[in-house]
Amino acid sequence: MDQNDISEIAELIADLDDEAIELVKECLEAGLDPVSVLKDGVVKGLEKIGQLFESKDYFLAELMVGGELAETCIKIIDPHLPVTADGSNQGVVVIGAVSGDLHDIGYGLVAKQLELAGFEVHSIGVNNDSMRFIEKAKEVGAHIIGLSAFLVTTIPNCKDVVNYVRDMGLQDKFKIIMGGAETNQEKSNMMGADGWAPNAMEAVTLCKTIMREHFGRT
Ligand code: B12
Repeated sequence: MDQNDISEIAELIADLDDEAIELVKECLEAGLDPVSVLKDGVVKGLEKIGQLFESKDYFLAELMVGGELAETCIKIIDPHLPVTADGSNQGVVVIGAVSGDLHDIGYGLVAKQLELAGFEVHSIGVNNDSMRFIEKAKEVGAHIIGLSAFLVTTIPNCKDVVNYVRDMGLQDKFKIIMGGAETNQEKSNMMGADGWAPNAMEAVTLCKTIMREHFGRT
């Protein structure tokens, strides 16, 4: 088995074919890199589904089936992902999707990578009121609040959380980061967030930088 089989996973997911699940298992059993199976296989497949949706070849039903298929594959890959932590608690993160947003695969991957890197992560699900992030962050003593937004209509809700945190004078206590398919550094700046990352790996680097620069962690 080789990289071609991983590309085949992406194709099968884009075709909404359950065979993807078996191929994921076979690739992992054959010892292929689980990070590549996830990134170049499953996530690539979801990107293709997004393109087919945009070109109107796929509709909501296909998005839903594709999302479920990807989630099944991710659950199989999860236990194989490498632990990068040294055992010490790297910091506390509250993460979830903003109000109106139901996409949870992307932030789920961020949460998983942060956990593997030694962060204590509290996932609060989808469609969260702005205050929900702050209440949870207070409750668990978070350092970082992670906002996930996948839609042009939900990205502005990130600004709401930033404003609440500022209005409550909590901007030094909680640092806010954001991400999601339709976000970028420029939009993050516009929302007033403290940081943005394009993927789960870089989200880990971002959180470590924040812990070092704002919370004096080495
Ligand atoms: C699967 C999917 C769905 C599934 C979601 C299932 C689930 N459980 O999550 C369902 C069917 C629910 C869905 C619904 C809709 N969707 Co949808 N969906 C997708 C699709 C195909 C994949 C999303 C995904 O999970 N990708 C995989 C992950 C891994 O993506 P990722 O971006 O690489 O994630 C990384 C980064 O974003 C980052 N990240 C993510 N969150 C965070 C948070 C922080 C703090 C940080 C630092 C980083 C970070 O790290 C992640 C991991 O590396 C995308 C297409 C796409 N290109 O993303 C469309 C897409 C996001 N959906 C879209 C749309 C339009 C919709 C609907 C409005 C459709 C409709 N007509 O109803 C609804 C809206 C529902 C709602 N209110 O939220 C559009 C958005 C377009 C836009 N400009 O707003 C997209 C882009 C498709 C398209 N090309 O048109 N969708």
